[in-house]
Amino acid sequence: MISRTDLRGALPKDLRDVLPRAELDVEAALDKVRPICEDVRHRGVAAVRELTARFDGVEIESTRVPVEEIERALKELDPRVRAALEESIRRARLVHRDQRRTDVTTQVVPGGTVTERWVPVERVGLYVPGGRAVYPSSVVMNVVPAQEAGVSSLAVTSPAQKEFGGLPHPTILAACALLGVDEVYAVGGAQAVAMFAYGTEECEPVTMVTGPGNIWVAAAKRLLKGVIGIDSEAGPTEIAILADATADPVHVAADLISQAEHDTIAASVLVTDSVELADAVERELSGQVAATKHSERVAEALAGRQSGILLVDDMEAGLRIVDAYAAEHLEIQTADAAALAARVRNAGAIFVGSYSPVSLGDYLAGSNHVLPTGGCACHSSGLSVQTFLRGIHVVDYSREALAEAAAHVCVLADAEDLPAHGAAVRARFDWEIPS
Ligand code: HSO
Ligand code: ZN
Repeated sequence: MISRTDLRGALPKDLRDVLPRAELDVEAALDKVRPICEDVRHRGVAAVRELTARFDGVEIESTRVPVEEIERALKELDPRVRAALEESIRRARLVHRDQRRTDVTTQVVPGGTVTERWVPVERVGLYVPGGRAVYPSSVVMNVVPAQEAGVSSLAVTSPAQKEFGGLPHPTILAACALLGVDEVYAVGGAQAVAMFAYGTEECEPVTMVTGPGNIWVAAAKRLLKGVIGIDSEAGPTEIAILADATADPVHVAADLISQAEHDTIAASVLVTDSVELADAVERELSGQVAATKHSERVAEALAGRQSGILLVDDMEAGLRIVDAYAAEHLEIQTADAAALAARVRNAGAIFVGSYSPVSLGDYLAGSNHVLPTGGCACHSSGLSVQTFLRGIHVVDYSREALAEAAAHVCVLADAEDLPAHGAAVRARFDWEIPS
């Protein structure tokens, strides 16, 4: 079911050639999404309602979810789910609160300072998928960092569901209630991103849209980037496990399956130097896949060309592979896992040792589960407090400090043939500074 690639011996020069990875063609969706966004821009809420009827098969009267419905969803929430979500929120707050930036002032010269001041984005719209993927945990992972960053205005949108009378899924609404979010819209797809970007009669425009979504949502975010800020594009979920002979094949197989459960195009990759472990994991997979609830989906994901077992000579080669792959989630299940983990350069999040499975990070570790996919971990980070902050440089120089810098400014301005730049400084000193 899962493919095996033997990379023992010399590794190829360009490791990307041997890494399993599928392409998600967001570009192709752009043309379909463009007229939808234009429609919402020009006709506002009427367009949003019509598009919801067309794509979600639901007639909604108002796009805004009444606050009583949000409160009701919380009252009707299973108390066990409520307790788990509350603990998830508590831990996420602990971690994200600690990661808030402090303003830094540098005394560059006497009388001359530059301060980096961190200012939250003013208004954020969070997209929460509906349909098969109802993830209240993702509401937590988006809302908590925004709130801890100090974002004062937060709106959530999630597709209208026919079976819930045109409201978003009740667990999503309940999660919003637990987080203190009372501005919620029953809108999904590209039209939701356009609603946030341009605003409608019922929804004030936002400055930034975050949250995962299907290909239409991703395309709309790509299209409207610039009008709004966006987080990184979320592709299908990925787990890579770097494991040696000390790893427990039962754990490894269970973790590979856990992320394959998300999607038939989810990626599960095992990198190991142990043929015995690879064999044992394959045996475990056949047993565990047959027994898991979403067996068919998991089997398809594991058999896909984005998944596989890669055999390497040793952990050094393994490290090179996982660095080149830049997994959304990377587990290290080896002897001395912490030391190996410290050497990893590219990953969305790293899970160290036998007792830090990705599922823990998905719900309760306190870390964020919105992470870069598709190799974007080479250049991007997951969602964090930082996502919702802007660092503004505040420059404050005295007359004396400017005087001291003036000649250099004038020389550089002349060197770039921008003499008016130099003149702006010289004007303050009766044009005394020679150019
Ligand atoms: N593993 C997913 C997040 C998630 N898992 C939500 C369960 N619910 C992407 O990091
Ligand atoms: Zn997950």
